[in-house]
Amino acid sequence: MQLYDRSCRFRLQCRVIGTQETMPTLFYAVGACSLAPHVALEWIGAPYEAVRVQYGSEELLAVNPAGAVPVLREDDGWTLSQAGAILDYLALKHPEARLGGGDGLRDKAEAHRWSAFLTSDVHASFWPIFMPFRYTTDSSQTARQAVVAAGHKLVEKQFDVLNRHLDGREYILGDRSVIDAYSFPMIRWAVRVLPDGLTKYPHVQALHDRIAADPAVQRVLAREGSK
Ligand SMILES: N[C@@H](CCC(=O)N[C@@H](CS)C(=O)NCC(=O)O)C(=O)O
Repeated sequence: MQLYDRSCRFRLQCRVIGTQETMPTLFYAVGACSLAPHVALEWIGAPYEAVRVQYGSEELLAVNPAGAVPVLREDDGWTLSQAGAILDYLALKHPEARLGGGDGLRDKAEAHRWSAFLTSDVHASFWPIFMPFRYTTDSSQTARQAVVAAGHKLVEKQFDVLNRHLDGREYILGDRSVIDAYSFPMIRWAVRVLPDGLTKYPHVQALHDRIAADPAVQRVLAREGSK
């Protein structure tokens, strides 16, 4: 059984003689938050490999005992998990891509603030919706529906915060950054799971449309087989 596929780009070009350049491998799952570093890697434009894994597969557990995507592995075997850490690492590794959100003390603080917001507040709000069974020991349909409804409220609260912040801004940090890539899978989840989609969040909708229109993002979505 094939558990993953590979879409390697320019593999032979990546080892430039006399440099330390390494080509990372991103382990991703379809529809997951791993879409964020996948988009960031495509924006950066340097060689990388993308490997699709399934939750619970040996391939995934071998690189992350937590069994979660995303995972980034460098050529020397060093692995990094946690979407926020991976995005920060990629922005630092490729300053030429200018995806880090600025060099000033407060620029860095803003990047950390929004990365933490997406990890701890937004991403976490979706779990009761996607995995209600992890949030109640009551296995009845009614109990699980109540958990999902609570998740919707949480997501709406966080999207309200993001929507207000985006008023007057094209991107979360002003200019395009890895933080926008981070928000993208979550915005797509909201479109899918919120009863009214993004209707109440026009600035988030605008950010979504801006990112979705990017040919690099469309390449990634096509590779992942996502609509
Ligand atoms: N805090 C981690 C969360 C990663 C995570 O939970 N990823 C999900 C996909 S979006 C996953 O792999 N879930 C599998 C599971 O929880 O079993 C991060 O930000 O990278």
